Parts: sequence; structure tokens; C-alpha cells
Amino acid sequence: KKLVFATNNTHKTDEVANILAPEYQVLNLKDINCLVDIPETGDTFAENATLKSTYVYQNYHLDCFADDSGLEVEALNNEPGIFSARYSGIKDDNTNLQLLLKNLEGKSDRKARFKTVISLLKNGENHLFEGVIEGTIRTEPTGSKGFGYDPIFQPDGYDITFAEMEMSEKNKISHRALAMQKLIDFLRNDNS
Ligand code: ITT
Repeated sequence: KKLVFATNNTHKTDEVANILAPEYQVLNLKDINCLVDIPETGDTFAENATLKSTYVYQNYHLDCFADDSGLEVEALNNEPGIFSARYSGIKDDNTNLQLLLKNLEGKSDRKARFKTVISLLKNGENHLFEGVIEGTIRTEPTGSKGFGYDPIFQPDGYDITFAEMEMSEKNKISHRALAMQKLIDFLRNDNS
């Protein structure tokens, strides 16, 4: 079975493909020849995820899902949140991560959470699934796996960062994995 995932982020595609295999095969925007960076003009993860899924549903007439995600840092009033991909103004993971570390310098509260909201558009109906993981922000990046803010995020209960985990390990606990599990459960119970 094939599922369209409305994303341009190859790291997201890899993680989600790993979560859905072998039951589903994932096609991303490139695979359906959609070369657009879909505008994310909403105020929430849910709105932005829905904008991405709706774009594909309306232009390609395909059932699909989209993920909007980001990092909320307590001492930064939950920033960067929906602006995680472009926190510094540009879409560069390392620049954004360094800015976050700089803005947290000297702060003792290092609590943060990763959030994902997935919008599934099936038969014209929008279904939302959320996943959250709590953790802390390290003072220095560690590890080279994963993407985005993974090298500075240490999930609660672990002494390593997401970037030090194998993808299979991150995929057991991450915000994206939790939201995806809800999506999978929904699809299993949905016979429409
Ligand atoms: P699409 O919109 O095409 O899916 P994107 O990278 O623009 O790709 P978002 O708008 O959802 O995706 O922004 C998510 C950003 O949040 C992402 O670029 C990372 O900086 C950060 N992020 C999300 N999930 C993450 C994860 O699992 N590990 C590290 N950083 C993550």
C-alpha cells in the first residue's frame, strides 16, 4: 500500500518510511513531481500541517498526510515552535541550532519538548494526530545522526541526544513516531 507524505524534508521521509515499513510504502512530494515549497502561513502546527495536506489533496486528488513539527523551549517562551525550520531567518539546521544555544546561554531552565502534528486528509476529511516528547537542551551539540535540533535534544530518561541514537531507537520514542502510531492505528480501524 502506498501513502503520500506531503514533505520536502528527506529526513522526515526516511524516519516515516522506517516507521511504516513494510506495511506501507511512502511517496513524498518529489516522488509525485510536486516541486513546490507549500506556504506555511498558519499560526499553529495543526494549521500548517493541514495547509500542506490540503495542497496535495486539492492539486493531485490524492489522500495524503503532512507533518508540521518543531521544538518548544520553555525558557524561550516556547520558541522556536512553528518557526523551528527558519529560526534564524534561513533554513539551515546548524545555524538555527547555534542561535538557539546562544539564546539559552546562562539560563538554568533547559526544559524543552518536540511536537509533531500530523494532518491526514482522507476522503476529504481532515484527521489530526499529535505526538510530544519532553526533554532538555544540552549546552553543546553531541552526535551526528538525525537532523535539525537532534544534537542538542536529550529526551527525559536518557543520557544521550537524539543525534546519538540509531534511527530505529529514535523511532520508538520520538514526537513523530508517537503521532505516526496514532495515524497507523486510525488507518487500521478505518475501512472507508
Ligand atoms: P516540510 O514542511 O516539507 O515537511 P520542514 O523541514 O520545513 O519540512 P517543518 O516546517 O515541520 O518541516 O519544520 C520542522 C523543523 O523542526 C525542522 O526543520 C527541524 O528544524 C525541527 N524538527 C522537527 N522534527 C525534528 C526532529 O525529529 N529532530 C530534530 N529537529 C526537528
